[in-house]
Amino acid sequence: GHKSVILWFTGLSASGKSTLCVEIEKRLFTLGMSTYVLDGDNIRHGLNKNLGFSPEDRSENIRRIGEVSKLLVDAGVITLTAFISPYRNDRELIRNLVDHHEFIEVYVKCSIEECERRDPKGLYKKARLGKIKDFTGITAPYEEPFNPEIIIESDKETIEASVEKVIQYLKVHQYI
Ligand code: GGZ
Repeated sequence: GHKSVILWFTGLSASGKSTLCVEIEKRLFTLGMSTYVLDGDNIRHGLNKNLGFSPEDRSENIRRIGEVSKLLVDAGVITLTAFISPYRNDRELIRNLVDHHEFIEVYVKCSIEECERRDPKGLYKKARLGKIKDFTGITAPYEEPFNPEIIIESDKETIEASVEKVIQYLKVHQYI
């Protein structure tokens, strides 16, 4: 058996949150765990398709994702969320929504220079050209976590090493 928990990934666009969540989910699946990944594809295109990127909409986006994550944790699922979640206060609200051992904040730390170099969807380029307003890291803020349970330096370590770091954390703290 395992303890259900929210693995809350936070970091800039193109820092590697979704990739990491999917790879960690694969590992947990091979260990027989019940898991689910929440990301832009299944949330911003569905439940939250009425929300944009103003500060108010981002906070509401994160609030709803927190509530959905809480339901999944109650259903016994290891829940991985991949959202920028730029505001410290919004993340702390989720932390306080569940039991203290049910929230693990994973900071996917990556320099803005590296994110902009990767630019897989060309969004940084558009933001620099003024075609996207309020773009995180360029014209909108990102508030780093003060005390995340796990820090992944995605511009310094391999994906395999990052996956291992999270799996080890879950084992050491007896989630799995
Ligand atoms: C940041 C934006 C924006 C703006 C569209 N700012 O790399 P992506 O494309 O796939 O991930 C980004 C995603 C961010 O959505 P989140 O729900 O994670 O954001 S938040 O937690 O702040 O609510 C990016 C794309 O949407 N995107 N416009 N202005 N990212």
